[in-house]
Amino acid sequence: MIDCKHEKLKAWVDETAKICEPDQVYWMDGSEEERIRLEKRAVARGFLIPLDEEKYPGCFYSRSNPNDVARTEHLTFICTNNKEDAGPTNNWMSPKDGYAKAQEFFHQSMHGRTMYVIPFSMGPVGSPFSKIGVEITDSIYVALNMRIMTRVGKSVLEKLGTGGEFTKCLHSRADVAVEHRLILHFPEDNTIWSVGSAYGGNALLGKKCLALRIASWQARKEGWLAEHMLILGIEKDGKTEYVTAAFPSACGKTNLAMLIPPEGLKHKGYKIWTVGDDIAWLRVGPDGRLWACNPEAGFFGVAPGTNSKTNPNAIKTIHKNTIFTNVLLGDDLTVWWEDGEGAPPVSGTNWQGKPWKPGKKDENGNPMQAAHPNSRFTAPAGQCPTISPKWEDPQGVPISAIIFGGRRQRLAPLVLESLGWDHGVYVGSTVASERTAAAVGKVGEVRRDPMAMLPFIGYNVGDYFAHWIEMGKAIPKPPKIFHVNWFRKDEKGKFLWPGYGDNLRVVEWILSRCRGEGKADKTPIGFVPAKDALDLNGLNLAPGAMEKLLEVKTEEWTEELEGVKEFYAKLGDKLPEALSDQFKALKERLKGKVAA
Ligand code: OXD
Ligand code: MN
Repeated sequence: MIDCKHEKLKAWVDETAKICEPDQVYWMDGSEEERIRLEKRAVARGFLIPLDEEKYPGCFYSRSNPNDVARTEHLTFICTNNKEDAGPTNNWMSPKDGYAKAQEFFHQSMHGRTMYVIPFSMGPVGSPFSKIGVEITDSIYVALNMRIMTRVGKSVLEKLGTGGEFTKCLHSRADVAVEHRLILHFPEDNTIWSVGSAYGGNALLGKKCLALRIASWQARKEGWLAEHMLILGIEKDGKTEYVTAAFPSACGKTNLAMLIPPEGLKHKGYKIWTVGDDIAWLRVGPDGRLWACNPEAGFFGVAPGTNSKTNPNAIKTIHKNTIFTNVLLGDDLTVWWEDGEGAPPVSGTNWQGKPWKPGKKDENGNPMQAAHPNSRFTAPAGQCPTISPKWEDPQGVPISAIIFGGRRQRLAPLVLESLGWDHGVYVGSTVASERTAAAVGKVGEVRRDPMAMLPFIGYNVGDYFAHWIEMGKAIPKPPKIFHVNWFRKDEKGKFLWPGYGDNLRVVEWILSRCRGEGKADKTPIGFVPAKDALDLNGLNLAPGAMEKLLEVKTEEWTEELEGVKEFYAKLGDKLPEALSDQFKALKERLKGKVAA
């Protein structure tokens, strides 16, 4: 039995047990022995199915309730005393209403179940970047996933001591009914309550809830940034430079974080290092640069589309000790998904629990889905062949460039360098992207997703932009800010850029710009690579593709201003003056009234 010396924590656990009425309370210690015991229990209760021990050692399969496969943004709330503090992009509830509503669903929700108490650290235990949380959950699936995604157990409790600060994270899957689902954040109380879902983004409370929504609130108060960003190291000639990149969910952050240099650049001897694939916490370092830390300990990646062409490092990462959720389970106890690795198994059970065979049609005559488009793998970060030797460095890594991006068929060029910090914040604040399957809603619809943080900013978006502007003043040697778009298409709807490993060609130019070397042309929207500035060695692009990829169409950008205006109007007087100035200056540049 783990010994907790933190009276407030013990009192909170007792109080919660009185509401949820579990059969027993279990404090997680994080040991290997515990992992094996819990895995056995999860298998015995039918929550996990062990995969073929030879092909997938230590791996498990899990299938969720079909109504519970993605983040439910419409049921996600920021609960602050003052509605304005949640702002126009968040759902809001008063803390009083939030606690009262959710309490109804938590009441007796753990009957017949064990209540797991999980002390966890976001960031290496004891690092100046790190924050501690304690998740209470009745889901053994959540408990096992938290062991992969965060650092859990005894060492965290020891760090917490007798009176340390921690985020209270309460979760119950309850009856996994949408009508009884709520994901509530109480930033003023450093508390999260999530009920009615066992989906990662709703239930692994260290991830989106703590490391982005609550952390972004704290970061504003404490003078740092909590962002939806991968962190990547690029080594050449013995020197490693680091970039962060923010893309909306399911737009290839995991792939970029693990990229393999393309054949044509191999002679340059690049080594790529993965520091993180989803979240970055950024602080000003003693040297005046911005430093980043990955608060997570694992990858919760999208499975479909992952194969050894698109992401060989991910394939190598997930061959052991991984939990697969909502993919296809082969009858031979292997897993598979659309655009997956190799041939599918000859028969299996799909993500909905239905018998599946290659080529099988559903009741409407369409190919029957093997895996849900948002099916996932949960794998320890340390298993990634390109994991950076610095990924657990308590000081983080220094950042040369911040890259924003979205999924846009048209408009945005392959890459763009902003004109300076405030313009970079403008570029980030106006990111727009076509919706993917990572959240419930219409896939493909273009929505504004500032800094790829729309569903994750834990406070008023206007204050968030103002905080970004302020941070620019607080960083003596700020990184340069860029925007990329891997998804531009030609008139026939074909992607113009191959993406994946070839994205290094763009990152290479970005780093050269940070060193003051790469050649660029100035346009009204920022700098784009000069002709021949990107190294395209070994890449056979269609004739004219590069011109199309870098084209900046003034009419389209002028039209885009309307969308920005509409979005900015929602911010009312919270819109920072620096951003309305940027908007006006861009408008003038597009009219050609001032030099680009
Ligand atoms: C994720 C997401 O799971 O952004 O990372 O939805
Ligand atoms: Mn994400």
